[in-house]
Amino acid sequence: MKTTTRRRTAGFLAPLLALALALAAGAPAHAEDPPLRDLADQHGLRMGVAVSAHLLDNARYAEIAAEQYNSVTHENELKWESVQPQRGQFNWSGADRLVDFAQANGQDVYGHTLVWHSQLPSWVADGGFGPAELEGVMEDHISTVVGRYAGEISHWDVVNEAFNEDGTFRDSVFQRTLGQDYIATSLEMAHEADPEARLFINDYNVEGINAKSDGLYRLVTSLLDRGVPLHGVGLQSHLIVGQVPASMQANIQRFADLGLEVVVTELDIRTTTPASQQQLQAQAADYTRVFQACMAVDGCGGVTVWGVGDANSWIPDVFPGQGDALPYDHQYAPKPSYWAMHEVLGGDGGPGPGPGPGDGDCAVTYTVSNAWNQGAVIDVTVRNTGSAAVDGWTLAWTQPAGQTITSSWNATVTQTGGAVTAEGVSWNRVLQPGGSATFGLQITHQGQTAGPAAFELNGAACD
Ligand code: 9MR
Repeated sequence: MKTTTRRRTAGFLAPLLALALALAAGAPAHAEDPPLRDLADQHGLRMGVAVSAHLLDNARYAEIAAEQYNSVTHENELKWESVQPQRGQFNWSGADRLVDFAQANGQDVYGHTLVWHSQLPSWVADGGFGPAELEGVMEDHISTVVGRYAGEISHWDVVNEAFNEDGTFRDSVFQRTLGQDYIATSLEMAHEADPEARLFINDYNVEGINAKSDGLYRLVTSLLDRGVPLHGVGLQSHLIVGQVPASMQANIQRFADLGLEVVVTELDIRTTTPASQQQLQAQAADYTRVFQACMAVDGCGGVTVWGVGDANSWIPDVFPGQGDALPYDHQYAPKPSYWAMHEVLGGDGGPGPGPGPGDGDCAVTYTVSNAWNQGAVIDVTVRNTGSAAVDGWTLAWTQPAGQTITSSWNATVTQTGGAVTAEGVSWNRVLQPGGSATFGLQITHQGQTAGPAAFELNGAACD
């Protein structure tokens, strides 16, 4: 076993670092409300978030990660390709950065992941190793990584995504070379490297009772019968709005009944984008369902959400046109799903959305005030034609093909592919009945300056 050491953050420095971070990041987003982590602590629950170490440079991102969550998971920096990209060459920079951040903020670290067919460097996947050499490679990796963070990382997804949808074992270099016993072997290696660490098997589409979770259930039963060191199962929970499995609580219960801890390890609940107000409300109800399923079972250790905000989620890259799956939006403002978690954990559920505008309660003018061969300047006016004030507005539309917004003023504008959102700024965020706000865009185009076909104000269709 290779030993590497880490310089630990001195205990007395941690509160100072946390304070410095909070001061640097500005005032908390909702100082009057207890953050999620305080509410979760009262239940003894993990309230975790997946973090990308390099995004901690964004002060708002770091502020949310530190203030709201009592646990962090590396989104990528602990995976095999990040940690040991070449045989025997270990790279700890990203992984260490997040462990240091967690210690500075009094957070637990959930380790993800050791043995996985994906994000596996080709020197392992295509190394042509025989069984003995592959076991040696695994032993070297697991003992080095787990050993380095012994006492600092409390839980490990030792094996990730070992199953096919029908509950059989997924093909991988590990399965092919060693058979399914690679799973027990990995757990034993991790246990030897850190006997205190809680060791998990993690997978997706195993949230409800189905063929895949049945396969997982059969495996963990046999591992426990054999005395293999296994302490829990991770239900990733990459879900779709409206599709939280009805059997989720029963499924958590059956694993807990084996004496295992169950953790919802990678929660996000995606929808088509941009999400309407109705979809965001339905999503919030789904976040509540997942927490209720966990909180109803004694052995459920808690929930980790898979990312800080919608701007950083993996989903749009893998499922184009879908996303908006996390508790904070593209501008890192808390969404209804944030307040749903807050409420189900015993908080007050926040200010509530209030009655938003209905369809037809808004009118938009889109005027090209100046155009040249490949550019144009546009004035957009959004008018509240309903009878209630709109306190905080987001206008959403699809920019015609070939047009890219290069700058904007008097609104915060975000373009992702064709999807655009414009959010009111401090001085124009309230639209009184009959009132309006005007903001500007500069675009590049390929000869066509025609405007979008339709607009939505806070999810309601405008005239
Ligand atoms: O969120 C991760 C994304 O940044 C990576 O590109 C991707 C590569 O496979 O992995 C994502 O995280 C995955 C996690 O490690 C395992 N379960 C599924 C997650 C989403 O794909």
